[in-house]
Amino acid sequence: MRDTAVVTGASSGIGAATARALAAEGFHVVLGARRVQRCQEIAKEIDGTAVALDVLDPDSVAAFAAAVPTARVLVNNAGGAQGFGPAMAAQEDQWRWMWEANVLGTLRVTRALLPKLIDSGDGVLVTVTSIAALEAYDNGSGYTSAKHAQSAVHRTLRGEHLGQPVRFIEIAPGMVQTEFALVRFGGDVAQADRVYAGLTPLSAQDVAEVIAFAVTRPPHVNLDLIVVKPRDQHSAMRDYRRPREP
Ligand code: 8X3
Repeated sequence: MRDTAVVTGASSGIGAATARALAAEGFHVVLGARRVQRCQEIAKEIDGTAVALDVLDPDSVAAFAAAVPTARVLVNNAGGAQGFGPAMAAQEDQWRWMWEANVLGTLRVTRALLPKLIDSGDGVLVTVTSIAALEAYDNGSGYTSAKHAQSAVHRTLRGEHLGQPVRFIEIAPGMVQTEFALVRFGGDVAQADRVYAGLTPLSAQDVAEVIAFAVTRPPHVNLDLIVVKPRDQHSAMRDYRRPREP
């Protein structure tokens, strides 16, 4: 029987690519997201299961967890950014969403599923944070503060479960071409495209391959933190962009 891997935010981007990569490693993947129809299409392709999940809603998380009787792997991938601007101009509704989705969302899903990971005898909890969990950058404080908090929760769990059969892996990607920038900029395609202009960003699959590698190490090997960036990205505020061809 295949072990179960649960992926949140699985309808697109890193989540969808991770669902595919873990299925290729032999897992039965449970895909959770609000856009459950997109999850269903991927589930069909990889012989997985799609279940509706809104990490902002405790009842939805409870119903999701009830639909997952056993699990060995959980990839906390749901989250994202809304808005880009100085802290002094912070929009509280955007901050609230980012803290809810990235921090409380991760906490809720983890609380619901971690006992099942431990019961498997070789659980793996992956949290997809960001380089925003490691750096503070201008105009990003709502997101960087939420990602720092999400990372702190993840690392705390690692300590609190020392000695138990569960690994805690944090994946901190830099620039990855997904819907991330489009969501951050409220659907402004031109602004989102500028984020990736002049360099080759990571693809969702690049990150998914790293996640699949980390998950498939032997039980005694815990890759605590993996930072993955495009070659041309030094840090959140420093990168190298090639001029456009004339
Ligand atoms: C996405 C990477 O640099 O936009 O999490 O924060 S960054």
